[in-house]
Amino acid sequence: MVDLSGVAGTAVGSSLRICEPSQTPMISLDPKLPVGHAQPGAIAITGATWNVVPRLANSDGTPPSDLIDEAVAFIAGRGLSDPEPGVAQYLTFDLEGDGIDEELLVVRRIPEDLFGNVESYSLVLMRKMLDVEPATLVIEFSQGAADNAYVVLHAVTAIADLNGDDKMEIVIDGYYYEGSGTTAWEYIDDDRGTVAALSAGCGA
Ligand SMILES: [Ca+2]
Ligand SMILES: [Ca+2]
Repeated sequence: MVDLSGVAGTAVGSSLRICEPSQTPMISLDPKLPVGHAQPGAIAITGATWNVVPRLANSDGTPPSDLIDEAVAFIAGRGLSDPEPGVAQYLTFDLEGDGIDEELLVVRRIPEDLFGNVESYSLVLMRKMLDVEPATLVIEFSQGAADNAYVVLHAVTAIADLNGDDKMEIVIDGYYYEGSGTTAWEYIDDDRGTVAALSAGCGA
């Protein structure tokens, strides 16, 4: 099991079962995997023969104001005003081991009861140095709507090398009132940015 602190222990998997009604095949783990809802959870990796956490992420820092400004500008572009957004997570980590840290920022305004409203949103940004200029990528964004209960809230659960190429993938849990899922985002290159390499979940 891997979480933001690195390798966090081992678990044993059960035989396969089917999650209704989506027919998603699932196993359960013993001990149970902490699921990322309000807090980051953990992921399970099997069969890895390489170091899955070659570089640890740091979650002790304070997000710089210019990165917050970028988040505020992005959500303003979606019709939301939140000049002092709630910071759920700010992480620094060296994605590819070039000695220059990347940054991840999760900001959100969550509704009281997980049912979205027009004021609720969740945003995950990554800032990365490209040559000499930093670039900021929107990795996840969800926004509530007046007549739609769904707003997906996000938590970065692990930053780990899931495929053995020494480049870290970013694992983000998403959850809403009646379901949750996890997506591993892989940074391909400076032209293509991040792609969803693997995604799984269950819900109504
Ligand atoms: Ca780097
Ligand atoms: Ca990798």
